[in-house]
Amino acid sequence: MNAVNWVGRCARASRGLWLLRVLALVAAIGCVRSAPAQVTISEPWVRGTVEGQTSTVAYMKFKSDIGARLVSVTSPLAARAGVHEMTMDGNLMRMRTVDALQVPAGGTLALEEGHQHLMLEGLKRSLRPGDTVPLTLRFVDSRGTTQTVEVQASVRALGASSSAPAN
Ligand SMILES: [Cu+2]
Repeated sequence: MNAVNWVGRCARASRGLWLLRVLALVAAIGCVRSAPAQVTISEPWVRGTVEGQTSTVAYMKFKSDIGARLVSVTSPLAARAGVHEMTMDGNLMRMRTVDALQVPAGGTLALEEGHQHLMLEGLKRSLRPGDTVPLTLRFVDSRGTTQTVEVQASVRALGASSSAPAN
């Protein structure tokens, strides 16, 4: 009787230990998943160019749980890339360089025509619909952690707009 009880207790204890291990594993996976608060990028696209055109614009949407600043953009297809903002100067629409773009915590920032865009200058070749443009974006999040996000932006026709469906 005593021996049976002991075996029973032992089995219960090891079942408890097993459950603890599973819980620890679930917690560890949860930590790994939530620790790097990645900026996510959606709907990246680049406006196509005509022969001889050396610059174009890129649009996309950014999302960050904790907030982040876009500090640099590079592409192997462009000599230079950066953030531009459209401003009105009298009746003239002008472009101005923005040093760092802020993605709000828990919010979405959409680069849209007439507001902000990524400017790609010194293009190494013309871009046609169906091409993809690799872009590397570096962010510094609100904890001071630097993260790099790579996207493949699809090229849309020269006359495409943000509201039109992707081609
Ligand atoms: Cu521009």
